[in-house]
Amino acid sequence: MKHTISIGLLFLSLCYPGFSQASEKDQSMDHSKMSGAHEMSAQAHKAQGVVNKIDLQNKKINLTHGPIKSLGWSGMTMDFQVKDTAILKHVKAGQKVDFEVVNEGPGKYFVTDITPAK
Ligand SMILES: [Cu+2]
Repeated sequence: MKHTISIGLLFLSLCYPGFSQASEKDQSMDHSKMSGAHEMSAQAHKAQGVVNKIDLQNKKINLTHGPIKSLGWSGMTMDFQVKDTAILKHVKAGQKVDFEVVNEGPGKYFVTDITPAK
Protein backbone atom coordinates (compact mmCIF):
# COMPACT_ATOMS: atom_id res chain seq x y z
CA MET A 1 0.00 0.00 0.00
CA LYS A 2 2.71 2.42 0.99
CA HIS A 3 4.59 1.43 -2.14
CA THR A 4 1.66 2.34 -4.38
CA ILE A 5 1.44 5.83 -2.91
CA SER A 6 5.06 6.72 -3.52
CA ILE A 7 4.87 5.47 -7.10
CA GLY A 8 1.84 7.68 -7.57
CA LEU A 9 3.70 10.73 -6.30
CA LEU A 10 6.65 9.98 -8.50
CA PHE A 11 4.33 9.74 -11.48
CA LEU A 12 2.78 13.10 -10.65
CA SER A 13 6.05 14.92 -10.36
CA LEU A 14 7.37 13.35 -13.56
CA CYS A 15 4.34 14.21 -15.65
CA TYR A 16 3.62 17.62 -14.20
CA PRO A 17 6.87 19.55 -13.82
CA GLY A 18 4.84 22.51 -12.56
CA PHE A 19 3.35 20.35 -9.81
CA SER A 20 6.01 21.24 -7.29
CA GLN A 21 6.78 24.73 -8.60
CA ALA A 22 3.38 26.36 -8.20
CA SER A 23 4.19 29.21 -10.56
CA GLU A 24 1.12 29.80 -12.67
CA LYS A 25 2.22 32.92 -14.44
CA ASP A 26 4.79 30.98 -16.43
CA GLN A 27 2.20 28.70 -17.99
CA SER A 28 1.66 30.93 -20.99
CA MET A 29 4.60 29.50 -22.92
CA ASP A 30 6.12 26.14 -23.55
CA HIS A 31 9.33 27.27 -21.97
CA SER A 32 7.69 27.23 -18.58
CA LYS A 33 8.18 23.49 -18.57
CA MET A 34 11.89 23.77 -18.94
CA SER A 35 12.88 26.17 -16.24
CA GLY A 36 11.78 27.79 -13.05
CA ALA A 37 14.44 30.44 -13.41
CA HIS A 38 12.36 33.02 -15.24
CA GLU A 39 12.52 35.46 -12.36
CA MET A 40 15.97 36.74 -13.18
CA SER A 41 15.11 39.13 -15.98
CA ALA A 42 17.26 41.59 -17.91
CA GLN A 43 20.10 39.11 -18.14
CA ALA A 44 21.36 38.57 -21.68
CA HIS A 45 21.52 34.90 -22.58
CA LYS A 46 23.97 34.02 -25.31
CA ALA A 47 22.90 31.50 -27.92
CA GLN A 48 23.58 30.13 -31.38
CA GLY A 49 21.06 29.32 -34.06
CA VAL A 50 19.92 29.53 -37.66
CA VAL A 51 17.61 32.24 -39.00
CA ASN A 52 14.42 30.91 -40.56
CA LYS A 53 12.42 34.04 -41.14
CA ILE A 54 12.73 37.75 -40.52
CA ASP A 55 9.52 39.74 -40.11
CA LEU A 56 10.48 43.41 -39.98
CA GLN A 57 6.89 44.61 -40.01
CA ASN A 58 5.95 42.70 -36.87
CA LYS A 59 9.40 43.04 -35.33
CA LYS A 60 9.86 39.31 -35.11
CA ILE A 61 12.49 36.76 -36.04
CA ASN A 62 12.06 33.00 -36.23
CA LEU A 63 15.13 31.08 -35.18
CA THR A 64 16.10 27.47 -34.73
CA HIS A 65 18.32 27.73 -31.71
CA GLY A 66 20.55 25.31 -29.90
CA PRO A 67 20.33 24.63 -26.16
CA ILE A 68 20.47 27.77 -24.01
CA LYS A 69 21.80 26.55 -20.71
CA SER A 70 21.34 29.78 -18.79
CA LEU A 71 17.61 29.70 -19.63
CA GLY A 72 17.27 25.97 -19.12
CA TRP A 73 16.09 25.58 -22.73
CA SER A 74 16.81 22.77 -25.10
CA GLY A 75 17.10 23.44 -28.81
CA MET A 76 13.98 24.36 -30.77
CA THR A 77 12.43 26.55 -33.45
CA MET A 78 10.57 29.59 -32.22
CA ASP A 79 9.68 33.25 -32.74
CA PHE A 80 11.47 35.97 -30.85
CA GLN A 81 10.51 39.60 -30.63
CA VAL A 82 12.92 42.42 -31.36
CA LYS A 83 12.69 45.98 -30.13
CA ASP A 84 14.94 47.51 -32.71
CA THR A 85 14.78 45.98 -36.20
CA ALA A 86 18.09 47.66 -37.02
CA ILE A 87 19.83 44.68 -35.43
CA LEU A 88 18.28 42.43 -38.10
CA LYS A 89 19.91 44.22 -41.00
CA HIS A 90 23.10 42.23 -40.81
CA VAL A 91 21.52 38.80 -40.94
CA LYS A 92 19.32 36.92 -43.37
CA ALA A 93 17.27 33.73 -43.61
CA GLY A 94 19.35 30.56 -43.74
CA GLN A 95 22.27 32.15 -41.94
CA LYS A 96 23.98 30.80 -38.84
CA VAL A 97 23.99 33.39 -36.11
CA ASP A 98 25.15 34.22 -32.61
CA PHE A 99 22.50 36.09 -30.67
CA GLU A 100 21.45 37.28 -27.25
CA VAL A 101 18.07 36.85 -25.60
CA VAL A 102 16.60 38.86 -22.76
CA ASN A 103 13.56 37.66 -20.86
CA GLU A 104 11.30 40.49 -19.76
CA GLY A 105 8.51 38.49 -18.22
CA PRO A 106 6.54 35.32 -18.90
CA GLY A 107 6.61 34.56 -22.61
CA LYS A 108 8.41 37.81 -23.45
CA TYR A 109 11.69 36.93 -25.07
CA PHE A 110 13.52 39.62 -26.99
CA VAL A 111 16.54 39.22 -29.19
CA THR A 112 18.73 42.16 -28.25
CA ASP A 113 21.74 41.40 -30.41
CA ILE A 114 22.34 39.18 -33.42
CA THR A 115 25.35 38.74 -35.66
CA PRO A 116 26.46 36.21 -38.29
CA ALA A 117 28.24 33.29 -36.61
CA LYS A 118 32.02 33.45 -36.77
CU1 LIG B 1 13.17 28.32 -27.67
